[in-house]
Formats: sequence, C-alpha cells, structure tokens
Amino acid sequence: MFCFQCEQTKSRKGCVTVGVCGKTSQVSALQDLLMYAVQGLSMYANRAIKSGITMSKECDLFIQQAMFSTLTNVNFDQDRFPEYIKTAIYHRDAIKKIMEEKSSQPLDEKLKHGPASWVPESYDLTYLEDEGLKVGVLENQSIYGPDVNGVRYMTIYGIKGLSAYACHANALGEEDPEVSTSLYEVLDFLTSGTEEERHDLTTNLKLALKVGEINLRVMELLDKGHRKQLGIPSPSEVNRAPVAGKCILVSGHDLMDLYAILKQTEKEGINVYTHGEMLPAHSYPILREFKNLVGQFGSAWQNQKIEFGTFPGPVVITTNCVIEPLKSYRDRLYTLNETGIHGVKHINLENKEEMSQLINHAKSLPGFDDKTIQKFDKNTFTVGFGREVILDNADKVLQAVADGDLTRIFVIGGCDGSEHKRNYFKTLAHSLPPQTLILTMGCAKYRINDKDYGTLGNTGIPRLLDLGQCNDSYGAIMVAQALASALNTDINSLPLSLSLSWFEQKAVAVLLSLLSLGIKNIRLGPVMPAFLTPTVRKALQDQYGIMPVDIRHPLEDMEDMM
Ligand code: FSO
Ligand code: SF4
Repeated sequence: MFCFQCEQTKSRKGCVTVGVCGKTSQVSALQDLLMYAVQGLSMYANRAIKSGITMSKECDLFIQQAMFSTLTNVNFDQDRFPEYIKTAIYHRDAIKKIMEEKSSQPLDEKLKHGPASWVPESYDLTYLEDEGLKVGVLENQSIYGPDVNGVRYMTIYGIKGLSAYACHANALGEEDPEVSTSLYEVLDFLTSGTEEERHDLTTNLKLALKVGEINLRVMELLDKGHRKQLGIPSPSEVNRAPVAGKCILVSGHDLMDLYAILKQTEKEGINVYTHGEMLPAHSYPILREFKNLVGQFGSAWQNQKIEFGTFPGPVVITTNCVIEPLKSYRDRLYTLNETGIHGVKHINLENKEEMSQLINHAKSLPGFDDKTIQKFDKNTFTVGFGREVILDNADKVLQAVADGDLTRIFVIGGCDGSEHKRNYFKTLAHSLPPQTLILTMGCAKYRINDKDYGTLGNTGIPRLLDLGQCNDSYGAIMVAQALASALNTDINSLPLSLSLSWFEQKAVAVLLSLLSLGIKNIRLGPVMPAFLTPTVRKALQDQYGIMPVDIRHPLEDMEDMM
C-alpha cells in the first residue's frame, strides 16, 4: 500500500504497511481500485453528457458516495468495497450501452484502454486487492513524477472532500446536477486529457482550483439545506454534563440522521447526546425543539476511544471520523451511510426494524444514573454564531474597528487530530490580544474552546464565535465577503488572518475553495500535506502566499499576523 492522503501520514511521507489511521493494506488497495473504477465511469459519463445524454440521479449520487467511502476515517470494512466497485462498473456499462444505441459512431479510442475498459474477472477480495495494487499512488508517480502526481492527487483528494460535502447536502435534500457534471469532467480529464496537458504542472494546478470552485457551490447547497430543513442557527448554551436516564450518542456530521433518531426516541424516554462534529446541532431551532436532545458528551473525534468507552448507551456514527473501536464499546457501536468498520453493525435508519434494534439496545443498557452524573463538570459550550448572527451585528463589528476595539479577525478552524503539535492552535488563540475576534468551525474548535475569551470592547459580542461544523466554512467566507464590501475593499485587504488546521480531504476541498477565491497568505498546519513536493509548495507560496504554520513558535506567527 501507499497512502499519503491525510495529515497524519507516516513519517510525513506515506503509510506503507498499515495506515496510521488503522486502514489495512487490503482496504487501501480496494479504495484505490474503486477510485480507478470511478474514473472509468467518469470517462463515459463526461462524454455521454457532452453528447446530450442526461445522467441518472442514482449515478450522480453513487459516485459521490463511492468517493466519500474512501476518505480518511470513513470506511474500514473490506467487505463493503466489492459492492461499490460492482456498482461503478454497472453504471459505466449502462452509460456505454446508451451511447452505443444512440450513435453509430465508433467509441472514442481513449475508452478502449485503462479504467474505461477494465473488466473485473471476479469480485473476489483477493483478486480485487491485487488489481488495486496496480493502480495506486506510486504507479501514477512513475508516470507523472512526484510534482505533477502530487498535484493530481490534491485534485483527487479535493474531489473526495467535495463528494463528502455533496453527500451531506443530498441528505438535506439539496443537489445540483452541474456539480456532478463538473466532477465527471475533472475525473475524465485526469485520465484522458492530452499527454502534454496531463503532465503539465500549471494545467494541473488550474484543475485543482476548479475543484475548489465546484466545492464552493456544494458548500452553498449545504448552507441552504441546513437552513431550509432545520432553521437559522442561533446562539445556544450546550450542557456538557449528562442527565440521568437511558441514552444514545450521535457523532459525525449528518444532522438529518440526528433528527431521525430524535424523532424516533422522543417518546421512548431516551436522551440523545451529540459528539464531535454534531455539537452545532444545538444551534438549530428545529433540533432544539426536541426535549430529548439533552447535551454534548465528549469532544473531538480523536478522543472517541476514551469517550465512547465510558458512554452507557449505543453510539451512532453518521459520517466521519470513525476509528477502529476498542472491545469495550465495539458491540455498542453502529455505523450509518458510507461509514463502516468490519464486524460492526451497519444500519439504515429508514429501516424500521434496524431503528427498533437501536432503540431496544439503548433501553437494555444502563444509561446514566444519579450518582455518575455528579462526577461531570457543569460547564457548557456556546455554539450557533452562524453567518446570520455575525452579519446582523456587522454594524457593531464595524464600529469596533472604527473605535480601535477590533484590530484583527482570526479564522482558526478546520480539523482536530491526536498529535500534541496541534496545541499550536490553542497557544495561538489563547495568546491573541483582546482587540481580536476569533472565528472557528470544524472539530478544530475543541483545541480552542476551553477558555472564556470575554467579549469584544463594549459590543457584547463574544471574542470566540463558533460558526459550526467544517461544513459551515461557507459561512466564514460569506462573513469575510460582507465585511470587505462594507469596508469597500477586498478580502485580502481586510484585517483578517487565516490559520487553518487540516487533517483530511474535506479540508483539502475547503482550502482549494479559498484559493479559488484568490484568498492569500493562509497559514496551514500542523504540517504541510505530504503529497505536495517542495517545488509545488514553493509555487503555491509564490502564487498565493500559502505558508506552513511555525509549529514551535506560535507567538512569532501571531506577531507576524498582527
Ligand atoms: Fe473533523 Fe473528521 Fe469535519 Fe473532518 S470530524 S476531521 S475536516 O472528518 O470533517 O472537521
Ligand atoms: Fe495513512 Fe492517512 Fe492514508 Fe490512513 S488515510 S493510510 S493515516 S495517509
């Protein structure tokens, strides 16, 4: 295996025998093969669309789900991949048939080779694993060389991230066929662009930025979907101490899954808690109406082994991040959607029997008792500073700028992770002077939301504003654009600094979106992506001013940004 798609990759180079995340070499090969099959499907889909054939919604959604299943910390279950691969081949061949029926022209020569023509001999795991080993990162590197290959993989990882966001948007009832059309186009280009184009660094960098542009549209859909289904987020105090009673813990990003669980459990006397990226659920009015949504249990994804182990009820993982569970809670864990762990129950909430199984499991477990709940701190989290709240207070923010009470806005957000070096972001946030505002989003918030930062001057606005999930990064962009227009300037001229904590491919998609908007001087950490070679990093630094955080010297970085 060779995988370098996430920040925690081994020795900052690549995971080669087993993933730091726990991904086996078998799953890694199966995911590479799925990617290859999806490329073959995209080659046909792109040509079919260009010849006036409309893709089915099923195919559009499938490709996004397939890509999502290959993200870091999503699906570790080898048995799920043959089905994904089979479905990719099914859709590819269905499109091929329609194209052949519609036109008497012979098929494009490029469709006769590579992923467009690959026919699996069987769906046996050993065979698929062997095939997957032929189409991984290193095989591509021998064709394109490390610089171009790295940028091609940045494009692929961006597509994986945007596919995950598109799946979240779909769960909220939002989709745009244009997104799928662009996705097929980019994936097709990676395989069948001209030889010269495919080997050209500049062309590949442009393609990566195109992924960023598509992702902006996806994030807009997500933003719309959340608001349409669940209302406008507003500030809310969230209990961190549990209450006595039977319970279910819900983690991941899909708020509609949480809604379904709340609805089915509200009359069953079961309390529901959020974990990780579910925390912003408490800011949505429709979810807050449920009396059985009682609080947040635990923190960011990397602490799940400790936190899930002590939770006295079932734990439901809606989406990333999930990691191989400990024995202590393995039989209490449920996965949904694209997430999967080999041997762990995978259920569909729309299936009444499976939902009842979950509810009965919660009833059969002890839940919290009066004695245990005494041990918890009575602290709260404050969430829900969505873009609307900030923009409604824009006049106060602008006044604070005019009065000198606000000298700089910092965006410190993104992903969290287990490495100690991520405390860089904590030190940075904790050290910022009172005349600063901090916008955060994503699970990175847990590094910095342990402190009361007070309010900004006499505006009454808290200095730390939690905009929500990483899915809500769009809100931060909206806020920056609105402030720039109110001050009659552009985003790069605002007193704004971005210090982003990245971990997996959703963060790659968001970063590409920011670059596609021309946003400059982003600091990225805790370390730079292993897939970007020094040459490419230099090109990005020259063009966009993108730079690594100085992991050992957060205070120097702060001075520099101030
Ligand atoms: Fe975090 Fe995980 Fe939301 Fe990521 S839970 S790390 S960027 O998958 O998705 O912020
Ligand atoms: Fe390694 Fe990250 Fe790939 Fe897992 S996802 S195998 S940790 S690079």
